[in-house]
Amino acid sequence: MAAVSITMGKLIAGIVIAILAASAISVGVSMLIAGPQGPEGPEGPQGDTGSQGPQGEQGETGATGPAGATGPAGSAGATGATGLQGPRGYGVPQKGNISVSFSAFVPTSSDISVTYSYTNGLANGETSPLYCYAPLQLPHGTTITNATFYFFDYDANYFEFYLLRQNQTGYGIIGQVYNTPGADTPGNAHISFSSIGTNYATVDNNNYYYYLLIYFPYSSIHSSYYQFHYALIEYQYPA
Ligand SMILES: [Ca+2]
Repeated sequence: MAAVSITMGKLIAGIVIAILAASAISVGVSMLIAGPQGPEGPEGPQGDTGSQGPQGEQGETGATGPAGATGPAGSAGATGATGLQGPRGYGVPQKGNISVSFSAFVPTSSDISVTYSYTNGLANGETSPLYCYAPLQLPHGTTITNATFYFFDYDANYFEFYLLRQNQTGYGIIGQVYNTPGADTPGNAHISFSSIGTNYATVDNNNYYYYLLIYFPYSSIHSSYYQFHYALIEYQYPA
């Protein structure tokens, strides 16, 4: 038995050795098949980019920003159109007038008689017609535009009224008017120039004096049937 055991021991040992040897052989075989590792190859080309992913969700609204700075002032507007001309001021009158009372009239001669009365004005104190005149002082450069005479006529004859200018060499009639000639008896009345002699109407105080002249009729009934009260002279300033 012992021999067998030894033999068995040898056998086992032989198997173990055989196994070890086989292992060594397999290792050797495998080493023979793989061989030594070669150098790493070059990197391959990059692959295609993948498709874009879906859009993300919208973010929350941010806080309100600070107010901006005040802008610069705008430029001045264009000049407006010129306005309409205003009315003439009161300091520059366009027209003027002057009234001449009966008491300013005197007869053309000192030996001619006339009467003056607050109620009857100027009356004829003679037994025939006569002339009376009164000075007329108007602004130099103005133009005489009209004259009106206020009187009382209660008999058949009639007044004649004149406005004249005169100097040492002669006179010029600027305007004249008669109350209706004939047997009229108008009572209180007034009449105005129907026209003005434009050649003389512009007042030239440097070379002329101006006056009113009345042909005064006579009434055989009573001197109060013809009365002269006053005259109104109108004139105009140069434009
Ligand atoms: Ca008359």
